[in-house]
Amino acid sequence: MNLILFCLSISLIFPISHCALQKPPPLPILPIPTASQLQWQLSSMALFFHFGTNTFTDSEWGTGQVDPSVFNPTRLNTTQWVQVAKDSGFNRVILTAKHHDGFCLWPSEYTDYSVKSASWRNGSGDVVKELAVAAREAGVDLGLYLSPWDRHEVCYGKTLEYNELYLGQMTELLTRYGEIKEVWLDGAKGEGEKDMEYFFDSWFSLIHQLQPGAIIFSDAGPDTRWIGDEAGVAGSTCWSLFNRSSAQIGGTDPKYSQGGDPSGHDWVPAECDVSIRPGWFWHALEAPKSAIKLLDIYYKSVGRNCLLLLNVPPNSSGLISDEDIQVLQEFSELLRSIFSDNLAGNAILNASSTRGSIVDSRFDPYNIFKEGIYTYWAPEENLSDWALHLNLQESVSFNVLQVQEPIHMGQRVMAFHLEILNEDGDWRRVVNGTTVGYQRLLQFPSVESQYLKFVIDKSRADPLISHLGIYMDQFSILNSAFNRSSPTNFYSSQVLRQAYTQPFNNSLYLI
Ligand code: FUL
Repeated sequence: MNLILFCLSISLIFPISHCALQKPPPLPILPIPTASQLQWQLSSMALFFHFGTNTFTDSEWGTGQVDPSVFNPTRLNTTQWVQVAKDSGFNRVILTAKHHDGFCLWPSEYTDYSVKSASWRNGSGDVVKELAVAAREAGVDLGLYLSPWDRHEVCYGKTLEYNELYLGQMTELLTRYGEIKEVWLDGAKGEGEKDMEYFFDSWFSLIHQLQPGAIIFSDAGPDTRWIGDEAGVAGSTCWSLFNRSSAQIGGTDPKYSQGGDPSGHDWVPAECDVSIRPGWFWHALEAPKSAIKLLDIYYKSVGRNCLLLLNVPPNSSGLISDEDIQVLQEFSELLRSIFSDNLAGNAILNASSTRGSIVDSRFDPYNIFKEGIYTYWAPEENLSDWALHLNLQESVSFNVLQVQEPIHMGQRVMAFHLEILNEDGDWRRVVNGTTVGYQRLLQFPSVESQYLKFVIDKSRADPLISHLGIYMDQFSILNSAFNRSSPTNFYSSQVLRQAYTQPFNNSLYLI
């Protein structure tokens, strides 16, 4: 059939469609992320390395007066740190180049308190350089933490002098070590410490000038914001929208940070920092959290539209400890076994409407099964009923829902729910959610059905969905069953061994 005949026949069937002309994508809804923010968000998880004199003195907030010769990691191996990150699914690492005690892990020209004065390698070592080289070789992104609060420098408190010193150190870090993908500005400061003003606008401008691809973290952005707690937990409603003018570094309302702001004018997604151990620095007597606990944190951070920044502190020999590595391996195995198989992957889909026409597959509902956020289902414009019907082709049990929005088009969904068709032929609501953003994960007691209905109840603009998945997580359920029956804290390895050796029994582990 020639093109004219084809167009004619199609236009008889679908009189409103314009054959040769494609419907363009919908307009993005502002604010939207920058290219660097998008890249940052897509990485989902980063490892944090707290390392310095505190590692050797069993302390968290060093006084800044400790003899720098205590810093002596005799087996330092940053390649091991990076390998541990990569093997456990983390493609980004962030190092405390300077913590509050002021000790610099690189040979700064502006202080006497650095690796230059340490006994380690007779003062000729440079931890930042070693990590930068290891990260580059492994293809892992590097970020650096440069604490504004400095308990060593006597000029701390003298506004001009300290801002100059701080920017001098920042310039060293951002010009000597290749590409830096994130700069972490901690807002902490002890009570009663010297008062001083930080020249944030100059800092932000210089960082972006020296490293245009870097994301700047602080309580108030500009590129990513602190989530407002150190437990790695985001609000169950979590917007990447935010008003930077409503937040203050060192004095932001945690509730505002946890939820973001649906009427915010700035795109400032949140980062959830938490340590695998009770402290941020390594302490001989502390043990890591279990893999199941990390999984719970994952649901509450990555599963709530945030990036998870998990601190795994290198020990005093300069290595990541074996027990931490074991937990990380178990954690990545949990993620792999839960999320590698989308149980809705073979579903027959029907959308309430599709943008453009039936012959235009660019906004087709089946896009929700394609890789990445850039392909998505878009409904017809200006409607208010938005639903995806899924026929799974067989009855399936599941207890996790995953939803993603194409965030390069803005964050839109304000409320959604999932229904299943039960044996009596009635639709039953399984779970309600509010925001989605880059990724939303929702857990609920196991349900079984062949037919699902994903409904968007409220949206800032026509909703767009880039991914929908359902999964069976037998591990979280298993853990809660154990926790109910025994006050003992199971180490994750024990729980995992049980899970691998026992066939899953629905009735036993139902919440
Ligand atoms: C806090 C600091 O005071 C802690 O020592 C740690 O670095 C944590 C990530 O941020 O504000």
